[in-house]
Amino acid sequence: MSRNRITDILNIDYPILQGGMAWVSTGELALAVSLAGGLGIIAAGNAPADVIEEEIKKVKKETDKPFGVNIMLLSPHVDEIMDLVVKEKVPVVTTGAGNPGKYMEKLKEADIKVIPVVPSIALAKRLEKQKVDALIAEGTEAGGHIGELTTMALVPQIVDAVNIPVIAAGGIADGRGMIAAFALGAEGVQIGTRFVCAKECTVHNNYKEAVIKAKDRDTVVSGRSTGHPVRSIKNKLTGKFNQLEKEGAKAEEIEELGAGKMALAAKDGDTSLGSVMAGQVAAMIKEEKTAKEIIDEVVTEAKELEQNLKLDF
Ligand code: TUI
Repeated sequence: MSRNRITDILNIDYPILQGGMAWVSTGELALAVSLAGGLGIIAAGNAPADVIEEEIKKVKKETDKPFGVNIMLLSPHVDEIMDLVVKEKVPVVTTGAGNPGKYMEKLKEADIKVIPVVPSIALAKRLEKQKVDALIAEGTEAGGHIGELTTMALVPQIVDAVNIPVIAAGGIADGRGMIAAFALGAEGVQIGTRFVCAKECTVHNNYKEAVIKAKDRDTVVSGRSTGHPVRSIKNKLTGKFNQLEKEGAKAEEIEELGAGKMALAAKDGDTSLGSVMAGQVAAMIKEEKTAKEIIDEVVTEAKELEQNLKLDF
């Protein structure tokens, strides 16, 4: 039943991964995406292992379908989360915000598929040597912590640099984005922002509303001077970040302003002083839909486009 390398490796129906978004990608969302034939992903973010264990149980209780856990490598709880995914035999681990190299042996020994996010060719090549199963090439259009290169430039360069399959992320919200990613050589896509507005997503309703209201230029990048730039929807908080950076504030001061702000937006619904991380595609998202409706729509649109693409020049 070979369809492509990503559906084969992950044992899923459609090569669509749901982005692991801290405070947003809970067990409920991951379950809905996996049930719809994609790969649902629980985000560990900065949470301790006992919290993530509960999320894993929510998925396992309802399905035997594959799912993943995204491990944010800057988290103070990385080591315990690594132990947890091994203990729970989580089928897939994606990583973000760093190099997962030192955990590879442990994860592979547990037969876990490992798919790191890479923002550069150098890291892609290094991780291929360390036997990761695939890579996520995430462009700067994405929400949250981002790299410098655009998806359009990054994906084909990584595809050319490695032999393992590449999943494109950043700027993809519909079938057009999926086809564009495949044209660049990707064999899968990761969609984050659009799943914020999935009915099953448990994020605060104000967060969903902020994404739905966002227009083309409403996401901004904060914290470039700290070395950890983050894309989010423009609000009072991003104004404060801007101010601090203009004043030449120290990295610690800027990072301190960010502390707890993801939860403030995602759980408490304070979209003015909280961090409303979202990608540039926020403006393309018009309404809440179920995860299944989102996946079916993306797949149908991509297939129609593929049929109709005729380059008559
Ligand atoms: O990780 C993400 N997105 C995130 S993480 C996050 S939590 C956070 N909050 C504030 C500051 C930092 C993190 C919110 N959104 N996406 C995947 C991603 N990974 N984007 C960029 C990278 C990345 C960056 C550097 C991956 C590897 C890397 O390697 C550097 C090295 O060590 O070679």
